[in-house]
Amino acid sequence: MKLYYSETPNPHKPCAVAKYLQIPVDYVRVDLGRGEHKHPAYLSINPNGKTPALEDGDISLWEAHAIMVYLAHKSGSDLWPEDALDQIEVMKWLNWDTAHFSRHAGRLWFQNFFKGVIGAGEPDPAEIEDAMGFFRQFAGVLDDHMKGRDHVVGDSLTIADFGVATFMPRWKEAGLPLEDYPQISRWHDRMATLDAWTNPWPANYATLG
Ligand SMILES: N[C@@H](CCC(=O)N[C@@H](CS)C(=O)NCC(=O)O)C(=O)O
Repeated sequence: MKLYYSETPNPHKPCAVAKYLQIPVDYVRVDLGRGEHKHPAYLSINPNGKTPALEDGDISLWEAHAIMVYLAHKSGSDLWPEDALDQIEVMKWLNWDTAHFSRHAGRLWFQNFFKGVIGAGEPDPAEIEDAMGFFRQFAGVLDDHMKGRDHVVGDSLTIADFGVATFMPRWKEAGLPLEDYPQISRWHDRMATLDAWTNPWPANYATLG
């Protein structure tokens, strides 16, 4: 099984799940800085030209959340719960995350951090103000939900935690006001105790180039 990744937020999720579940994976590093994600060989694996992607025999997958489901399902882990209603709840939070929470956290991370890394100019104050308004709206929803809970869905860790937490390790560089959301902070501190979450990147990998 090959997992194509770059050291960026979306591949963080399946890399952490693969490490957490100790799945024997052949990692392939895609160098975004060198534009390897736009090379024809990689576009034949993920036509979107984005990381992550996964190949397992005849199966070829893209989208970080789908890859997490695949990894957890294939290894029989309850990170992807057995119960259909729990699965629906996991999907609810992962879709919510893509559409709202990590979407606006990611906009802030891009403006406040990543633009500087890739030399894309100064942060745009109007974009930051707009993204911050939405981030606060949806962080409020998550903070309320996490009252009295240790996990996003049910009583144990699921891929919903790995998905919704994507920008939490990056909160300082993204300028996310986590101090205003004590339940999210508590949950994030707990996620940070997982070595697979804090150190998701493989020591051994092949390269595309
Ligand atoms: N919805 C996709 C998003 C993938 C994505 O945006 N990946 C970023 C890295 S975090 C990427 O490859 N960016 C390169 C580009 O867009 O040129 C997923 O969840 O897998």
